[in-house]
Formats: sequence, structure tokens, C-alpha cells
Amino acid sequence: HKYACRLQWTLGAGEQRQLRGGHEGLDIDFATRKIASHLHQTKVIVQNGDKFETKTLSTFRNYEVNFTIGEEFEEQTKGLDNRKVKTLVVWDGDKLVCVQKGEKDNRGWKHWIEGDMLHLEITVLDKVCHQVFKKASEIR
Ligand code: VL7
Repeated sequence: HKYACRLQWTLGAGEQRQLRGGHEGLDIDFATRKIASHLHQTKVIVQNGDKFETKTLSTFRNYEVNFTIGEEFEEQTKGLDNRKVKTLVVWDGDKLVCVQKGEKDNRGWKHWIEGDMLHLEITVLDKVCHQVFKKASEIR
């Protein structure tokens, strides 16, 4: 994984599964859930060795978080559920695995690539949201 690359991916509204369950698990209000579950998102991931810059973009809200593999940091989920969590991202084989310790148990996400698709599984409590993004561009 020792390379620099920028990957951009797009999510269509039909490719989110059980997103509403996750939103409820995070105590997101009804109106916001309604909007969020129909969003098209773009995921921009810039990797430089162990360092990642990620942007989740949509017409409604954007979310940016940067991290280094193996280094725990304090994440503020600003514009999402607005909580403070202790976040750690590590590699588990070819999966990027994130654990977010905080008020909500069993919280985190996993990313992996299958061909031209970027998978994202977001978990909170017993809720799992599976999103599949299509590759949009690659700039090295
Ligand atoms: C998580 C999940 C939904 C509140 C607004 C929805 C706006 C567009 O953490 C994330 O990605 C990781 C992995 O890719 C970052 O590295 C983004 C997206 C939303 C939580 C909570 C709904 C309100 C969605 C930003």
C-alpha cells in the first residue's frame, strides 16, 4: 500500500442498503433521514502511503476526515450526528477497517475494493449500512 493515488467514486441512490437503520441508530431526526437516504454521494480518497484524506460530497452536506493508519485520533462527526469519537483505522488484509469509540457501541466502517467498485459498510449498534460506489476517475 505504499503509493500515492487519488480515487473518486460515485454512489447512486439505489445502491444504499439499510441506510435508514443506521441513521436511526445515530438518532438522526426524521427530516434529515429522509433527505440523507436519497442522496447521491461522491467519495474522494487521496492516499499517500499511510496517510488518507477522505471527502464525502453531496448536494446536501459534505464530510471530510483525514487519518493515518494505526494512529488513533479524535473525530468530530460535524454535520452528521455531531458526536465526538476516538477513531482508529487499520488494514485488515485488503479491508480498511475503522473503529469509532464513543457513546454508540459497535460503531465504525469498512472499505474494500472489488474491481471497479468501492464498498463501504457503516455500522452502529446492530445496524449495518452497505454502500457501493462506482469508480469515477483515477489520477496518479
Ligand atoms: C459517512 C453516514 C449519516 C447523518 C447527513 C448525510 C450526509 C454526506 O464517515 C463517512 O465516511 C468515512 C468512510 O468513507 C470517511 O472516511 C461518511 C456518511 C454518512 C452517517 C449521518 C445524516 C446526515 C451524507 C456527507
